[in-house]
Amino acid sequence: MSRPCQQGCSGCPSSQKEDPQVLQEKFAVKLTSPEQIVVALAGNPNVGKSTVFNALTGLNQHTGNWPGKTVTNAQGLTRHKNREFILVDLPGTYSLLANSVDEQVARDFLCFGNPQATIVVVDATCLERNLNLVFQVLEITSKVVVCVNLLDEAKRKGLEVNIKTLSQELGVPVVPTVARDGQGLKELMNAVHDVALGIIKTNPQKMTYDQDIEEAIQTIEPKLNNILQGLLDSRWVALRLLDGDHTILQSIYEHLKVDAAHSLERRVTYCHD
Ligand SMILES: Nc1nc2c(ncn2[C@@H]2O[C@H](COP(=O)(O)OP(=O)(O)OP(=O)(O)O)[C@@H](O)[C@H]2O)c(=O)[nH]1
Ligand SMILES: [Mg+2]
Repeated sequence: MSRPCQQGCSGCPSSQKEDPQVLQEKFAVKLTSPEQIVVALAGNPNVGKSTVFNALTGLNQHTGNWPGKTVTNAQGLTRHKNREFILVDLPGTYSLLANSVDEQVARDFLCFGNPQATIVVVDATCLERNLNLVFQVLEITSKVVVCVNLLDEAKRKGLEVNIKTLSQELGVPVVPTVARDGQGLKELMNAVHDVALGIIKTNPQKMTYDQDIEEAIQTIEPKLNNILQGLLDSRWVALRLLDGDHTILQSIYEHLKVDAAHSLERRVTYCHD
C-alpha cells in the first residue's frame, strides 16, 4: 500500500542532515579549522590536474587512499586572500556515470563530500571531448570554475579558445592557464575564492534532453526534491535513476543517513502522491 510523503518525517534526509565537516571526514578530509574551504579538482585524465594541484599546494600535501578503495587520494593546502583552501585531487575520469571505481570515487566526493567549489580542469587542445565532464559536473553542483589548461599547446596547434564566450555559455567562471609554467593560477584561485564564498553567483548551463526524457524528469523530480531537500540536485538524481543507475542509491545509502536511502528507494517505488 502506498504511504503518504511527510516532509520532515524521520526518513527524510533533511531531518538527518549531517554536519558538512563529518561528511568531509568520511572522505578522509580533515579540517583543522571550520574556516577552511574544501575544493575538488576534477578533470579528464592527463589534463594537468596534478600539475595545478602541485603548483598550488607545493609541499603542503599528503596522499593516501580513498576510504575503503584502492584509489589514491591526494589532498593539499593552499592559502589565498588570507583563506586556507584544502584541494582534493580527484581521479581523472571521462564521465561521472560510475562505470569504474575512479568514476564512482569522483562522483561521490562531488555529491557527498560537500566541496565549497569544484575546479574542472580541461585540455584546451580537445575542448569538445572535455566539456562532456564539465556538463556532468554542472548537473551535480553549481559551484564550479573551469580551468582551461594547456593553452600553450593549443596555441602551438593554432587553436584559440574564446574564454569569455565559453564562460557565458557555461554560466560559470572560466580561467585560462598554462599550469606547467604557473600561468593563470592566481586568477584561478581568485575565481575559486569568489565562487566558494558566493561573491560570484554562477548560472550553470544544464543539458536539455529529448522531450520524453524531460517529461519523465518532470514527473520524478518534484518527488525527489521533497525527499532530498536540497542535499543533492534532484534533476541529476532523476537522470541517474532514469538511466537505471542503482549505484547512486547505494551511495546515498552509504553517505547520507541509512534511513534516507531506504526511504528514497521506498518512495521512488510507491509514493507518488
Ligand atoms: N605544455 C603543457 N604541459 C602541461 C601543462 N600542464 C600540465 N602539463 C603536462 O601534462 C602532463 C600531465 O599532467 P598531470 O598534471 O599529470 O595531469 P593529470 O590530469 O593529473 O593526469 P592524471 O592524474 O593521470 O589524470 C604532464 O607531463 C605535465 O607536465 C601545461 O599547461 N602545458
Ligand atoms: Mg594526476
